[in-house]
Amino acid sequence: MSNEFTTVLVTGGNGMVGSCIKDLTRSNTNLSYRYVYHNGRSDADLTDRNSVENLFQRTKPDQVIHLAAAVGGLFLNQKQNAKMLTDNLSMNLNIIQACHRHNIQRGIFILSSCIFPTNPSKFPMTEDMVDESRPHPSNEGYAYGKRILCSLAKHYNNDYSRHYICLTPVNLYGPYDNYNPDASHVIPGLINRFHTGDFTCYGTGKPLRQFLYAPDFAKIIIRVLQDTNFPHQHMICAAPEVTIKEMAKTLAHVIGGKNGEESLKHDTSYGDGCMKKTVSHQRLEETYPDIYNYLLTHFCTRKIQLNS
Ligand code: GFB
Repeated sequence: MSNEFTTVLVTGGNGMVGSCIKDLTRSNTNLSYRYVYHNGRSDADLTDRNSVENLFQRTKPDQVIHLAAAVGGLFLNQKQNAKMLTDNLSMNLNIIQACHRHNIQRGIFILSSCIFPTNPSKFPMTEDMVDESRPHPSNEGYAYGKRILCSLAKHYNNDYSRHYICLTPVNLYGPYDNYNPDASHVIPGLINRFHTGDFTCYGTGKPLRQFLYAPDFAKIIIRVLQDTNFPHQHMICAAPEVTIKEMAKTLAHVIGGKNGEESLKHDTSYGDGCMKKTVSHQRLEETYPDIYNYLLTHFCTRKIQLNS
């Protein structure tokens, strides 16, 4: 750490959250932080241990925000559980081991609410329930790749007094989202079709989901990174919950007006995936009440903003 600033390596800098962090730190007021970005496989293949070592030697980070992951929506996960498991497992292991090797004391690692149990003992699920029982079979590969990351962070913290913090967002959406229909999540998937006049929502529309705006999540990540009094190893970043049908109706209305909403139909030949994966906002609300109240009050406006 040079005496004037802390160098923060952000992996997955070209992804949705990574791009939001770039926007956020571009007007970076806190000059004691300097952000360097790993922009995808062309920059360094994080599934390869030597490439990760070269990346750390090249960027000489003091702290790390590890965003890079093999991700996708329900239908991609269902087809690629093996790849999701192997890619995420090797990336996460390589990054945590490199952090330790380079004596990185503080880092942020990203999980997802879909890694939590599909039949939990209670809803909403809290941080301690992350590996209470099996995740939903549709994204088991991704889930175990991330659960291992959570466990790695915990044990490096306990064994080596590191401060590797895990943050669990709910379903993310917003600018820089992936609109590829084969890989996308629900919101870009719906927007893509609705703009072509095809107001079809896949599945029954009954599943419940919590949606968090990616720029808001980026703010939480930077806040936690710079908060040296942050007391937790793991915090869920929850947001209000709606049914897929409610989200589809809102988008159909904004894109197609009353006609769009009236033409909305459900194609139940597509699966629903997990019906409910509600996670708790309690720790976020207790730790950062300002952020939680902001998320609450802005939820509705965000939906409209999606299409502006
Ligand atoms: O966003 P999504 O793919 O992720 O699907 P999951 C959410 C729900 O939206 C499912 C329905 O019930 C889908 O049936 N849906 C309706 C659609 N229309 C569409 C569409 O056009 N595209 C998609 N993708 N869904 C993922 C996990 O689960 O959550 C990932 O598989 C990741 O690993 C992500 O964690 C956050 O919420 O079902």
